[in-house]
Amino acid sequence: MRDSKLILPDPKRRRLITGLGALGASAALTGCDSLSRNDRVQDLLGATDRLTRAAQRLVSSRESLAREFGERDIAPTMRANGSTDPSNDDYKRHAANGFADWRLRIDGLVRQPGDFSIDDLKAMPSRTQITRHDCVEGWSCIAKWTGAVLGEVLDRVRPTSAARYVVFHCADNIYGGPVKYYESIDMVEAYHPQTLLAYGLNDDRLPIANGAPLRLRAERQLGYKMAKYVMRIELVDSFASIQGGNGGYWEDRGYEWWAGI
Ligand SMILES: Nc1nc2c(c(=O)[nH]1)N[C@H]1C(S)=C(S)[C@@H](COP(=O)(O)O)O[C@H]1N2
Ligand SMILES: [Mo]
Repeated sequence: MRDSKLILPDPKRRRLITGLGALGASAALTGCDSLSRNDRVQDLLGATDRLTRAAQRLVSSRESLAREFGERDIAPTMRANGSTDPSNDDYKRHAANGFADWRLRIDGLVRQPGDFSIDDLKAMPSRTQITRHDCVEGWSCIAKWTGAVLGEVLDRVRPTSAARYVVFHCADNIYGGPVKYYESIDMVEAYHPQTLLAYGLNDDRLPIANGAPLRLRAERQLGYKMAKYVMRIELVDSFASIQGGNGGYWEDRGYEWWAGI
């Protein structure tokens, strides 16, 4: 991977942190915290700059759980970011009939590729968790997520031993452009117990703004890793054939692939 990059300071993140003032007011209205008031996130972003990935592993195990919160910590609304209402015809058709004939395709390096409806996913082992979403742009928001445990879903399609990464192909043409959002995580993150394919938010159906009908929750990662509007999951051994080859829409535009917090 690109581990060597992680020991260099990342001026991009610093620029993002200094541009926070304007975000504070709108974040307060939604019950979300801006990063300027969130010392822990600020510390962590700084820490990621300084530590190598190997050193980070010594202080936070890949198996450790993300912090979970209580009902009273939940923000009145989960702030939405990036694409919030995909405008392409295929997605709009699915949305118009409540995603009744939408299917999640899972293929690539698996022995049993499959197509799953939301009801199929709801019948699989699930988890509900109240967690804090941290966006690299400088805000955090606590919400309650419900979904199928990704590891359990992957067991159904039986990944081959060659599978190293899980790639999420999304429905939305980001910023109305030609490219659809895509993201990826590794197998360790995919099989983490808090990694979900979420169909529920705050005891309700996942709204379109937050990724309906299905979005990834990978709670120990920054927000951009958590693909919304997931249409297809592909297991791969490398990103070489996926768009710019860096494993994600934002990664192909300079963000780090490793976004652990
Ligand atoms: N498909 C898709 N997934 C996406 C994005 C997007 O634009 N399109 N934005 C990412 C970013 S930067 C963040 S912070 C979160 C926002 O999730 P939310 O809208 O539920 O807050 O989704 C991530 N996943
Ligand atoms: Mo984000």
